[in-house]
Amino acid sequence: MANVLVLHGPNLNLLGRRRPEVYGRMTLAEIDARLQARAQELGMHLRILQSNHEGELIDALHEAADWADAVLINPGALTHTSIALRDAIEAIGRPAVEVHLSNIHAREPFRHVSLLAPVCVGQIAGFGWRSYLLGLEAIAGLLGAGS
Ligand code: CA2
Repeated sequence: MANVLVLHGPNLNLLGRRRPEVYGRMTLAEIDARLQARAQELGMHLRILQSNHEGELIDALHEAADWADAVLINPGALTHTSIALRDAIEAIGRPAVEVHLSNIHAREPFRHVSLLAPVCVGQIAGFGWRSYLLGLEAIAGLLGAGS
């Protein structure tokens, strides 16, 4: 069975309660439930963590080197600022897929750059909560799960 670490970065715990016009109305718990349901269909095992702390996300990535086959990550605003998160993804040597609810390329210029994208297999942005499911499908394809 494929093991996948799902990471949600800062402020994503606020989903569904603030800025629904940008991020949608679904809560993070609802997104996680959809991910778990799809993972079960694909025969994948997910461990999911949301943190507002960069170091906690980095620790989770380091630990994932011991058990995870791939990483699905929405780094939140750390996308645009965190060389440390980028280095951690690169260091663990596991395929990572970056996802965003909003289309970061159609927003403010400071959101157009992802420091993580160069160390990820690919990026999915702009499909709301479905970006996560598309990201999971991409990982299933990479790992040959569910086929
Ligand atoms: O579109 C995405 O998924 C983002 O990763 C979301 C981040 C943002 O900083 C990135 O540029 C794009 C923000 C996380 C959620 O922040 C909220 C802020 C207010 C209300 C609800 C969520």
